[in-house]
Amino acid sequence: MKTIAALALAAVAATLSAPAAAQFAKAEEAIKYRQGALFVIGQHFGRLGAMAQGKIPFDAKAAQDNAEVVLNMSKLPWAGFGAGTEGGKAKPAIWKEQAKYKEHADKFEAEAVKLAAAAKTGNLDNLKAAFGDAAGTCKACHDAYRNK
Ligand code: ASC
Repeated sequence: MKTIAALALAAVAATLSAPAAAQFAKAEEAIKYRQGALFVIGQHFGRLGAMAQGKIPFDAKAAQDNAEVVLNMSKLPWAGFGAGTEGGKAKPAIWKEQAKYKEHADKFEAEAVKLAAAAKTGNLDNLKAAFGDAAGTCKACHDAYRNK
């Protein structure tokens, strides 16, 4: 009985913590959610960019920490682009070409994995290369789907 209760609790916890299961009462909340998630990603990504571009000194530990945040956050924004949440800066094209949009999101997620791995090496050149690749996926998606 105890085991069943524990399993049931675990199942509920898993459901609640799954990003894809994020529920929004209103479209505005979904928009706020995705903009908030992307803002946090941008802040941490920006710090990596500053290091990659020599604007701030390279700090291997800080780079690793920032890249971990980018990686952990990289899966989150997309749940905020569900059906009926058109608006904000997002172009309607997202909802008209879901497969293409998902490709962009997947590419960024894959680059976030590589970025975190590069940061872990503690080597600035590795970070620069991975940062450039990841930034390319940010830009490609923004060019296609974000209004200026
Ligand atoms: C950032 C940030 C973005 C991307 C993009 C990459 O740091 O906030 O939106 O990089 O500029 O081209």
